[in-house]
Amino acid sequence: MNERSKRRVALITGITGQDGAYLAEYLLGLGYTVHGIKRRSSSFNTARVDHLYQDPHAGNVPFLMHYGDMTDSTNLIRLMQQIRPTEIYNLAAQSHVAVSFESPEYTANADAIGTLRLLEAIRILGMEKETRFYQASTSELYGLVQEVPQKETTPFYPRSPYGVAKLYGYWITVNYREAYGMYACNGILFNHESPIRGETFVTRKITRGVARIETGLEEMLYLGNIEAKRDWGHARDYVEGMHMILQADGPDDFVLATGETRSVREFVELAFAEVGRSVEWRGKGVDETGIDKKSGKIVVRIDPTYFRPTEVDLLIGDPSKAREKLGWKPRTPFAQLVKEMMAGDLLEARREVANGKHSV
Ligand code: NDP
Ligand code: GDR
Repeated sequence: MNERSKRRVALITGITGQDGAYLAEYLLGLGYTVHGIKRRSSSFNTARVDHLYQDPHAGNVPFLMHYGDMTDSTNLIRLMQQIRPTEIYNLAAQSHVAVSFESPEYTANADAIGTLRLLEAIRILGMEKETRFYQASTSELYGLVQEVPQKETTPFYPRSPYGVAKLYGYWITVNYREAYGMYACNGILFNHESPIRGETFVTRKITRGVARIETGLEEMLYLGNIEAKRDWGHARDYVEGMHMILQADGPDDFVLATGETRSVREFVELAFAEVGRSVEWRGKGVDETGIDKKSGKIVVRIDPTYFRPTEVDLLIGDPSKAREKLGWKPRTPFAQLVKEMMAGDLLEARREVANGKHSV
């Protein structure tokens, strides 16, 4: 048994995010010791992983969190030296596409140079042969449509500071693999969602908004470009793919996607259908509104502030390579994803009403 197969120690950057939480739970279930890097925040930011926490005073606990930041190489090197992970999952990022137009320099620092900092830490510590590296690459690399469905060989044309920063992350991962023989891989993941998706991404914004309208907490959902089409899967399925990518015989890059695409508009319709309402669309462009047929009230309006300076119109991925070489396939149908997200947000909204936190 070689050194790698004896120790199963994962380091996850971005542990407090959606994917970090699902991946940590999955790896703990496989018997890994999981270390996560969290940022210092003035308020608690670990809600997604609190259920995994065990008091370290008990000794020998399998899940540990450390303070750190992708913009601080000294911290990353020190943590890597202490932990000596056998697998690194680099999930930390300023991950919001629209925000990257507002904070482009920070996005480049955290998402592009942050990736370089981690790869350099591996090299500085001489861990090239002991540590496998997963980079959270994205379908945003494809950007302006060159080919559909998009696959590993499709040319990249990013359309946001986020996409461009992730392009650097993609290529520096490939370069360190080729230059230093590292086991370094890109998972090119298409959108994946869940009940713990960040509240400002469109799917969660919709399910949360519909639940709040249904429970009387709010009256209106404001959205941007509802014509955009995405290939939406479930985060739970995608973190298994991340792990599979690092268990393959050799390092490589893989698309993880469902192979189906739907518009934001369709997502809205399905979310309202979950609470027994149907939406009728009236008007055009920024004047378009969604009317709840049951109450006759306008429940969706278009707000141009949510439009992006450059948009990615259509994403649909071809996951054949991952299916053939890794045996990965997504398990959650789109309708089930929406159902799960709606159930989570309805529960939350009803709790809020019951606790009387808001007047109805
Ligand atoms: P989230 O936005 O939910 O989580 C991002 C994580 O990164 C959070 O833990 C956040 O911390 C952390 N983070 C942000 N900036 C820094 C920093 N400077 N230093 C340390 N940590 C930082 O993203 P997801 O979980 O959805 O995505 C995970 C990764 O996968 C990201 O890199 C994303 O770009 C990429 N990706 C996501 C896809 C998706 O559809 N979800 C698809 C393709 C790629 P905090 O909680 O404190 O904000
Ligand atoms: P995306 O996800 O940009 O694909 O990036 P997001 O959910 O933010 O947008 C998807 C599409 O919906 C349109 N849209 C809106 N988006 C938001 N956030 N809010 C709105 O009100 C709204 N109205 C319409 C957007 O214009 C867009 O076309 C996500 C992130 O997780 C990235 O980190 C990841 O790399 C990619 O998915 C794959």
